[in-house]
Amino acid sequence: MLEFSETLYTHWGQFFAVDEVLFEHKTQHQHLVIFRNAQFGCVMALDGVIQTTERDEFIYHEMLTHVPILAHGDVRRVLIVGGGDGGMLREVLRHPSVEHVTQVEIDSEVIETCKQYLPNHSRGAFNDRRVTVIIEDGVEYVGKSTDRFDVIISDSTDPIGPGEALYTTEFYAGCRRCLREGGVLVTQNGCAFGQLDEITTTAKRLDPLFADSTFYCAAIPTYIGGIMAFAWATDDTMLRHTSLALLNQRLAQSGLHMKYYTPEIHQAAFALPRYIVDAIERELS
Ligand code: AG3
Repeated sequence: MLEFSETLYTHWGQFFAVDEVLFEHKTQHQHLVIFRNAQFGCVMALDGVIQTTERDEFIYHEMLTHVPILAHGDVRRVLIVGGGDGGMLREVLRHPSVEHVTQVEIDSEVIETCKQYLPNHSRGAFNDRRVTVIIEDGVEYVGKSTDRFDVIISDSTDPIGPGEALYTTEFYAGCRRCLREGGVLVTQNGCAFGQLDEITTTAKRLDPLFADSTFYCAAIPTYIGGIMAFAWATDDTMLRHTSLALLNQRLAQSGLHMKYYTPEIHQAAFALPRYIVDAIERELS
């Protein structure tokens, strides 16, 4: 039996039975593999790390889109950095209030390959007339762009390889300058148990830049190691306290039916385990 063993952690990890390798190529930026697995459907990995699977992608993509969009309440312009598989773009575009999405992805090959082998992720989203795709380094884009956004979503790999730049002070400061008043930045920030230093490093970098920064969480089966943390950074300190009644009202108004997201989960996701709170407090003191 052919197996894929994830290389993210040194002393433990997960493996997948590979029923069929659909695509494998060393792109200009990273090693891209897409294979089929009986339990998870089509699976995509970059540089040995599982990025997304057909079966559990909805948890990750819903939590990084609907939490900021429904907390904000009037999101018209969205920036996605990374996200080449198109799952994030698909979820953002479901919101009728969204007028325009700019997606900045460094690796065009990820987009083209995923359109072909993971079509259920983008479901035609790249053809939506509201979308502009820019093939560029995200740090460079947010450093110089004159466009402004209500929500910025960093859907990146881990801070190893091309993704590393998307965890720097330079990137976070660039995002801040590209946010409209009341806007919010959310980012993929690693799995708390095995990558706690990613949380503390990010906390330290966001703290001086934004009036409010914290993390919210979700457990995603193929991002092993327990809960994954998403960074949340905004100058609107009330945004993370958006009431249940308001979230329910906005969700009803949108007419959307989610697979994972509920307003209750939205609120609860901001409750952080003690070991994370302590680690952040230690880092910031
Ligand atoms: N990108 C985030 C994958 C992170 C995996 N990291 C981990 N298990 N710590 C996902 C791309 C989906 N659009």
